[in-house]
Amino acid sequence: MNQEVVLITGAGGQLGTVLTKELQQIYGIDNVVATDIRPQDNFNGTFEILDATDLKALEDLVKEYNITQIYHLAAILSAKGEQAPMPTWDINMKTFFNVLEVARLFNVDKVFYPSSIAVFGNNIERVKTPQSSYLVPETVYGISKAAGEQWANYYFKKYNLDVRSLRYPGIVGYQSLGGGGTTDYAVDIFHSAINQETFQCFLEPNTILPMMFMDDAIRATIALMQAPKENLKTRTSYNIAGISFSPEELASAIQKTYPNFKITYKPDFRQSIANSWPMSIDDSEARRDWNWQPQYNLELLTQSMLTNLKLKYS
Ligand code: AKB
Repeated sequence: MNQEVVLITGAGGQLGTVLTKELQQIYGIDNVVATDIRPQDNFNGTFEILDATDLKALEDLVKEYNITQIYHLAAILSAKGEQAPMPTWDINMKTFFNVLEVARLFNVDKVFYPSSIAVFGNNIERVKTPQSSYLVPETVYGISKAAGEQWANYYFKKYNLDVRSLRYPGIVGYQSLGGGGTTDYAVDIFHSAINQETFQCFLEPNTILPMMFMDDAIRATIALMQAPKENLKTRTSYNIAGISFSPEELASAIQKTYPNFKITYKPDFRQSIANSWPMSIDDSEARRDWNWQPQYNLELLTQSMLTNLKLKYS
């Protein structure tokens, strides 16, 4: 087997920060090229500034480092995307087209494309939303992800490009902050709790959304990317589920350790985005095809967040 050399776009983002380290562990620090549009402080490893809308710049890096896998994490998320719909569409689609084309032209073996629960929308089954549900996204981010899934499938069928994808729920981790998503509250709340601040939540107390602890999200990503090609029956994007909870359930879980923790609610435009998303996800196809199984429930997630953030702030 040839040496794998991995390129990551959006390596400075919420998932990218953690996934980069995991990929460095797996493939060796010299075989991971982390890229982002912004410089990264104190980065350990190979880092290149990359605006992934620039086809030539991406192509040059893929040629220079003989890249064999691309993890394309750069994107504008749901809430931020609603502030600027057309630029969001341009950025999310152009960057993915660039990745697909460069991968096709320079024989990259595998591409990872993150999709999202944002591909779902109103008037579908919101509890245990099935893999094959209609995609009727309400945000420009969701529309771009739904379109991207179809392009992933197209490149697989037409060019045999091995594109693999997951529909991530909200990701909750202590290592990094969210960045413009509707599920970001579930990370920010822990920082307030540790710092003994009252948390003002931008969603209503009973808004249940699908979420996942960072470790599970990383494990899912690696398991999908390492699964035998012939096992993968879904070439758009796999549903994956972790835990579903509401802000008030999360606050109660935090109060078991921090009884004085306080939460207030001031819903904003993100409420209607959340209202259009599923409450839980049916991930039976991921379980069947590549043995997906989450490990973190609400209690474990909460304990891990509080313990690790306490260490970080101390
Ligand atoms: C967001 O809230 O936009 C993201 C997502 C669920 O894709 N975290």
